[in-house]
Amino acid sequence: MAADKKPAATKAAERSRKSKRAAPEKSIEFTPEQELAAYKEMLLIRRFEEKAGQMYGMGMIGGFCHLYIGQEAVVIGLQMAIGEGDQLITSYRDHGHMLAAGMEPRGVMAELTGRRNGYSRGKGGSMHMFSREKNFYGGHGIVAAQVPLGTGLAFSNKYNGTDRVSLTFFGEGATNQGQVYESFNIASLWKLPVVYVIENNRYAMGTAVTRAAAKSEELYNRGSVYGIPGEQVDGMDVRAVKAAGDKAVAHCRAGNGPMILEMMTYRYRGHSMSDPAKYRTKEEVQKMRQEHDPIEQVRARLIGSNAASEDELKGIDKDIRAVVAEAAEYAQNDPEPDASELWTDILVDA
Ligand SMILES: Cc1ncc(C[n+]2csc(CCOP(=O)(O)OP(=O)(O)O)c2C)c(N)n1
Repeated sequence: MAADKKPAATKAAERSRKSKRAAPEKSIEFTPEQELAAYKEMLLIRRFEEKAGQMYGMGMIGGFCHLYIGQEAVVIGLQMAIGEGDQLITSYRDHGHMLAAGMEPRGVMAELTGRRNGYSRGKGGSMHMFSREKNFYGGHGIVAAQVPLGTGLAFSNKYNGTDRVSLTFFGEGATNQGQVYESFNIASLWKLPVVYVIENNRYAMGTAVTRAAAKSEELYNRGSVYGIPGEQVDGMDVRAVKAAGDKAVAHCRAGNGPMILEMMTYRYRGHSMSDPAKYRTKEEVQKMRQEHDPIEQVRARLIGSNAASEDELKGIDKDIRAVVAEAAEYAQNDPEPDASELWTDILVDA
């Protein structure tokens, strides 16, 4: 058989070889400044989410609330890889993305508690917040709905001739939705600058990925038939995330079209605030926390290399706790929206 007459299956196998698992070696180093920046940003998310969990328990947050604790390295590593004007869009597990995008903790907390100075004027809640100023496009409650929208952001970047990139985040559960593949097709066909970030935290509500997804061990490969390269990344190591992000963003900016990054991560808390957690053992969670925690990894490196002392890190934690406490205080004192706001912000006047 002539070399250019290979069977389709062979060609597909060759294409899929372009996708790969993360290189096992951890050769990506951060400068002490980068380590410290990553530490602070991840800790802000951790402390914010702990506070949100407490406030939910106190009855101050109504509706749904999905915490990001454990997954902090994904959004922070990628935030370190993007530039001014690049866009973020994600699901309902979104508080970390907002803080990473530079949205104010007090505005996010005020929204969680349904107050008038919240990002959606107290009418969107945990799952529906936006900031065009910070290029954060939500906050979406329908599983995978943000994927075509994030693809649309990439289309607008290309159409308007900017070199901006859309980071479109979704869970591993969402990868089984049809609209993801419609998005993959058009993004590849039109070479749209979108990084599809699969946050694989292993469980979609109470269903393990192995029970729900065919070939679940290689979700990074789900775009291969569309010619989209993909990589699997240690999503608990912020350095590996940043390195993969650098590569994917450069790929998009160079006009090569989309790329998929499958971030292997883990959520410590329940799916949402009510979760019987019968689908995994306490030991499994404990092991992840003890051996792979993204913040502890950075902390150990900072201390181990003498880039920071225990006291300095304690000081940072104290400052971050103060920011979060102030945000909670602000939210509690902010009034609820006026009843007359019930019918506003529903339709945009054209
Ligand atoms: C279209 C749709 N189907 C079902 C749901 C209910 N639901 C909410 S979250 C979720 C699990 C999604 O899991 P995954 O995409 O892995 O994201 P994670 O919650 O782990 O971040 C489901 C089924 C929904 N919101 N939208």
